[in-house]
Amino acid sequence: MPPLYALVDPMTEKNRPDTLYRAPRDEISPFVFDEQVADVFPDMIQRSVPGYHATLSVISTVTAEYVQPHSRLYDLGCSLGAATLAMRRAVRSDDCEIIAVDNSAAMVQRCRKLMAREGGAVPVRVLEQDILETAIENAAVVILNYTLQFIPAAQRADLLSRIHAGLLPGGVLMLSEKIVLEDEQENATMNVLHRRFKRLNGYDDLEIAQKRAALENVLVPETLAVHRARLKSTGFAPVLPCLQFLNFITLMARKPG
Ligand code: GEK
Repeated sequence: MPPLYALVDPMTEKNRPDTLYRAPRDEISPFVFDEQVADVFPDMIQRSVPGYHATLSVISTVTAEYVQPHSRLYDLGCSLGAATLAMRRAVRSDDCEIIAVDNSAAMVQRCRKLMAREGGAVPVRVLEQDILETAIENAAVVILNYTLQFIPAAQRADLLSRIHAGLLPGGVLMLSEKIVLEDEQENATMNVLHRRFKRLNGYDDLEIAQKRAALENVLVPETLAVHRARLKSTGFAPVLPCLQFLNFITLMARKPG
């Protein structure tokens, strides 16, 4: 299978290496998805998120199985649109529409360019919008690929309820997240392994530490038990684990049909 998309910045057609946190900083400000991040995003996400490519592959698989005629598919927090492309590859009918949403102008600009470059039979609308404001209707598949973790914790249940309400019977939510483990020692072990993963991918200790500080209180992970309980109390059943690589998981949550 060819790669889902050329992992280059669609504005420059270059795969710019992520060196954003390499130089020592006096002060670390909270992480934002600005131009600088969007510029290096393909490199950053692959080198930081264990199993990132596998999530795209499982998104294609689940989409191919659960897409419904005349339905919509949503990619919430789409960044450059990798999951959108993963879905578009899997949809065979041309009466579906994909809605890709991100509130970062830099991401949306690049995503639109990438969609135009890749082409495809299924129409894609890319919206610059807060996903908390997105109307979800007639949905067969909804993707939250590492996005819920950036939503304030108090608003997560409400977002999941709106997704559930907007899904067709038998529709699915694919949720990928970094998780925290309940046991402190086990969690520490996972963090050691995640740091090792990043070191093997060329990040040094300083850039790992500076990025971690920037993400503090911005990316707020929860336990797998919290995710499962919330999805179940929202009405999803079954909630099935599709992937885990270290402390990064993908769940498929189905709306009973
Ligand atoms: C991928 N899914 O490549 N509304 C809209 N977008 C948001 C919001 C919000 N409230 N909060 C954050 N984002 C992608 C990867 S990255 C994950 C997703 C990461 C957006 C934010 O602008 C960014 O583009 C994305 O969510 C998170 O499959 O970088 O770890």
